[in-house]
Amino acid sequence: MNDFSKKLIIISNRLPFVLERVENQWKIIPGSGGLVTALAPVLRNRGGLWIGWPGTTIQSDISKPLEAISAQAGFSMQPVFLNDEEIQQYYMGLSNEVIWPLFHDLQSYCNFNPDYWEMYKKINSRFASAIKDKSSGDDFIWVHDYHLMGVAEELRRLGIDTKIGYFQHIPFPPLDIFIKLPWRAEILRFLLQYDLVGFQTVRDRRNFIQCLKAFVPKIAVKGKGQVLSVRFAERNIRVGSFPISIDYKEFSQQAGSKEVADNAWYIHEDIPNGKIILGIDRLDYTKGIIYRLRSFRTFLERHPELHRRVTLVQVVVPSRRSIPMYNELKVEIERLVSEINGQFTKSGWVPIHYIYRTLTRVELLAYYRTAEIALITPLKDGMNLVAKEYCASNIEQSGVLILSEFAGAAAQLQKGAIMVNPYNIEEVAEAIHKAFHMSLKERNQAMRKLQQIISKTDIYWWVNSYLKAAISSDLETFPRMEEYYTKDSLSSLSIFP
Ligand code: GDG
Repeated sequence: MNDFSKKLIIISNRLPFVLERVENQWKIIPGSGGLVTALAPVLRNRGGLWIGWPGTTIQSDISKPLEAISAQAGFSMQPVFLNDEEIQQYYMGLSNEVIWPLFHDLQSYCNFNPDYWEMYKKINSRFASAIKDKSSGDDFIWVHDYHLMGVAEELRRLGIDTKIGYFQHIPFPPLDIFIKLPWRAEILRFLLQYDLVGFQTVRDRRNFIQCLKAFVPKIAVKGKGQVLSVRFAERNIRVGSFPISIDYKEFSQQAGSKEVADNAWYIHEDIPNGKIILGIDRLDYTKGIIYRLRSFRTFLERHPELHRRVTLVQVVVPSRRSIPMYNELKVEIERLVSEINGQFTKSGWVPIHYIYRTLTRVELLAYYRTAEIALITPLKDGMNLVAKEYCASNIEQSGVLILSEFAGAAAQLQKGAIMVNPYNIEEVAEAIHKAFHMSLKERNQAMRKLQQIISKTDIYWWVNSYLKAAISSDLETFPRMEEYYTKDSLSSLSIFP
């Protein structure tokens, strides 16, 4: 018999949507980050609960819009409210001006403001209280990402001794970089209060273990393989690597739909000159957009014979605009795009098509399906789901993936992708040239390999391997509630616009 009393509780900084107050009405904007893409299909229709900030600092009754979103998404949602100052210091500050740059090896971008740290701890306690109120002993509490590293310690203080898992979506830095963090010992102590600490790659896990050995006295690490065991202060903590993924089937099926095919056809009709190279990123300095544009310029300088035969479509999705550095990045991207277009445009051909907005799901899939080359060159990335989504949606199996060595996805996809160092402008320019000239047979072979790897290790594989390591059980422990699983709700389940 199904046990519906057991819940999977996901906790992340944000709920999988943003609420905005427009003319006295709540406007619901679906979330579009990697975490949402990965977790929404897993939680759906299992009686699960997602706890997070609803994206608004207006604190009023939002139960009506929440009910509507929950019914559509197939899981319940519990808001944790934050005011402007809290968002400024905990989210923009400690999370995104300290941990985010430092953990992506960009220490010179950090602002180590002590007020941020105090606010971070305060908000982590608030999340812990919300979890305590909503959970029972049988639930599995699964905390996501660097905004909430301190939640387990607070839960332990509140007397919760059930299993608590943590998964870090961003990289964990090497010791030489982590050591700069003023609150390094506290962060390690926080993470040791979880029962399972998951990272994207073996490299991240190795970095974490190295930091533990350097800062935590009397720590013992045992084991081999995907999950290691750490003994500390009478507790056993498991530490593993779990490369996150996507709902492969859903992407490939939707990419094969008529709506997407029609959209893809229009994209190519509008860009008739040869091959499309695609870049899709949130506005972020870690995604390597500036280096990518410079590489494309070098490619155009070196290969005038390919002018008019390639077009770069660069989509930048607005993100974290209230942090000044992000705004400066946008200005720099736009300056460089217009400089390159100014230099190379010829009648009937503009080398870079620049899009600054969130694409609809259909548009996104149409670009994935139709682009001959995906140029994914982050300077550092936890995983990079765009790389996996591109391959899953490439149903003609003729696309080429150019991928940064520093994306977490590189560990799994290096055999089928053209690998590049994103800082090496000449190497990336030559990779574009190579991708352009690959034969159909070579492209088919490489793409098939990539698709095999991604479909085998899809999002369900990921969640099951995490849950097995955390609670010796899998997603079936939280069975689907078929009564809610109607055809109508299925067709409207997409949480994307
Ligand atoms: C963090 C880590 C890790 C993008 N543009 C549009 C859109 N997207 C969706 C993509 C994809 C997601 O956003 C981006 O995921 P990434 O993995 O590339 O990057 P982050 O947001 O930085 O995610 C990352 C991830 O967490 C998961 O662990 O891989 O390393 O940084 O799913 O499809 N979706 C729509 N329109 C867009 O224009 N609808």
